[in-house]
Amino acid sequence: MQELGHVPILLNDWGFSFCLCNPLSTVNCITILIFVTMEQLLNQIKELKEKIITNVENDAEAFRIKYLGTKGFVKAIMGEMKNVATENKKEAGQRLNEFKLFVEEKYEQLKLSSGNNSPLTTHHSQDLTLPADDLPLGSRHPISLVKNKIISIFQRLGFAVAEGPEVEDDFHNFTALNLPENHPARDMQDTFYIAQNPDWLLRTHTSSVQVREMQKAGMKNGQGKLPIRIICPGRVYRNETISARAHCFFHQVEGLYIAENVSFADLKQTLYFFVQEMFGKDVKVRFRPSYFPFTEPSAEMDISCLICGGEGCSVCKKTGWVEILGCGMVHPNVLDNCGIDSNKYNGFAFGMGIERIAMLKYQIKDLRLFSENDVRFLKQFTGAV
Ligand code: 2U9
Repeated sequence: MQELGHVPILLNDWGFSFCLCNPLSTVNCITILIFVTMEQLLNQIKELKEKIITNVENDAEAFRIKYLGTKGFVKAIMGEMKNVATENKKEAGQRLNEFKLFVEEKYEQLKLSSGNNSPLTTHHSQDLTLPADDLPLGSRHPISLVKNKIISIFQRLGFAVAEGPEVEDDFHNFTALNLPENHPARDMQDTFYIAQNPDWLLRTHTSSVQVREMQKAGMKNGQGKLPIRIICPGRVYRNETISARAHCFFHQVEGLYIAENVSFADLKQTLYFFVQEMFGKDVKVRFRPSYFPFTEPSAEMDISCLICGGEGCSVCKKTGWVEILGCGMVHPNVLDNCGIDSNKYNGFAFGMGIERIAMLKYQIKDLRLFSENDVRFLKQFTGAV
């Protein structure tokens, strides 16, 4: 048996004065360590290691205090190095260092397995009566943000929201809107047809909702449900090749006002109010004559470019203007097709793509971003209105 050196006090058969009954007990019972022989040192380290390996408790902080704390096993054993004979110091030091590394590694594992990385976090921090941590909240999709904004602006003008089916029949999507079978304008609104019934299709605009609302009003004896003042938000479909500027589905808000003696001036003022609320008081508008089968006269409305303020830039293609919607006075044929007397009533209608408004408002360059669900894109709208 190799002597380790000077033995000041011999307190038990092992030459160690600390209690090893339960090295993982939260009560630290080490007082003084005294090595007698190298063999005793190695045995002691071996026994401690076994206890650590078979440890079933997972309180990382209790383990740290017991083994690595200022009054812990590792410090206590290290402190006894001064009693080790000079010729054994090197080997004893190596063994103790190995033991220390082993204990530190075990502590790291315990921290990870208990999900507790902070030595300051102890049992009492797990107060189940405390309110839960905040969950990260998602944000509204930019299409929803813009749609809600458009709706709230028109609601202030007395428009109600109307919704309808996305799978429509030919009459509500085309024929009622002055687009009979074989009308050339149908080409621009090619869509997806339902194999089950050749009369069914995915709606190409939300105008079919207005048709349904007009039919309801027209059916009511003496057209009692008039006037109609509605906006119709919703998803629409087109058979288009997907690109930065076109998609096979997108979103619209259309509006309809039917009453007696409605004028084009009513239409202009309504839309002027809308763009001022949507884009700011400085925005200018202009109307250009256009053609739609369901309105006569028809127009397209432009606003002054939000980027250059009308000076001319790449967004407005150096014109100073950007198109935002189409509009017009409802064609008398459409009123008649829906059971409303076109001699007594008239009205205006308008339609806009929500994606287009969102692209202008938030300077988004590619339509596909709206449907790719990339959180890096969507996160940018946290808190946006
Ligand atoms: C009824 C009568 C008339 C709705 C209108 C437009 C003009 C229009 C386009 C804007 C961009 C469609 O999303 S888009 O491609 N819409 O230019 N829409 S007038 O006219 C109606 C609707 C319903 C009963």
